[in-house]
Amino acid sequence: MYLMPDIVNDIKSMKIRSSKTIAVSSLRFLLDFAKKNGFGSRFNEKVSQLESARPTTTVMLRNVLENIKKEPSIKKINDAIQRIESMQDGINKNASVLHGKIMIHCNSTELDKAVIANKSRIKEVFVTDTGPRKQGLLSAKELRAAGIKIKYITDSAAGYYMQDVDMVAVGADAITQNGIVNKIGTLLMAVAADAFSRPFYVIADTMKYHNGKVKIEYRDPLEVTKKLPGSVILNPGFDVTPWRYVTAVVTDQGVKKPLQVMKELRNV
Ligand code: RUB
Repeated sequence: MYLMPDIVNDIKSMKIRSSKTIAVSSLRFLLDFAKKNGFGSRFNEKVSQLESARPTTTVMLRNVLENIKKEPSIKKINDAIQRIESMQDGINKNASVLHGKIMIHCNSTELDKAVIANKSRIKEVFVTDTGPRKQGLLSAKELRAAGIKIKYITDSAAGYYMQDVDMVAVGADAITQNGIVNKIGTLLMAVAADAFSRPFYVIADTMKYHNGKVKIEYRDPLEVTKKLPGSVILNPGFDVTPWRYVTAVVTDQGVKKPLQVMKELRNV
């Protein structure tokens, strides 16, 4: 019997995480699955399990699958993987707006790669810890391994250090009419950047456009603390940063101002 790797559980448990990584890993899995089993009802079942594995960070995957689901083929899945992977080159080129001292949040592959590709212009990166799951550590290690000077700070210190940086840059799970959906804490950083007149850049590919509301994922309260049994503990995984705080979105297709993105979203 063909044993499938438990990719759905790996996404749920965040062993596989981040919007682009989930999209690419899921497509690779579906490619392998379809080669072995074809495109019958079991394929459709896997697709819907993957789509619903996490509500917020699977927007990109759902966008890609929308087209594949209409008439699934090996070629379509292969093309989608290639298209996603090739978008990073455009993002890196357009990310030449990044320079000096930057503050980042969470662990976004598109953002980290863009920072590394532009490291000659970047003096230092302030990396937030990103509680409660500390995804910031992953970015800190990756940037440090690429020879970039980093300063690691708690999320609550972002406002305190805002005057020490030239700009803030974050990734995104979805780009919507209401603003940028990204890891919880992004909104507070954007507000702090605005308060100190620092540019706030979002580094994300155009496959993350979503014309509609995105459901915000609530995670296990025990990730926050185990020491308040019986109390209400809220643990949203993401927040929405309104466009008024966003300087521009650095995409594979150019550096886009909020009004331009909002216009493009109407045609998605
Ligand atoms: C990850 C997160 C990332 C985006 C973008 O959240 O918010 O900033 O997914 O990442 P989680 P990428 O850790 O909860 O999955 O650029 O890799 O698509």
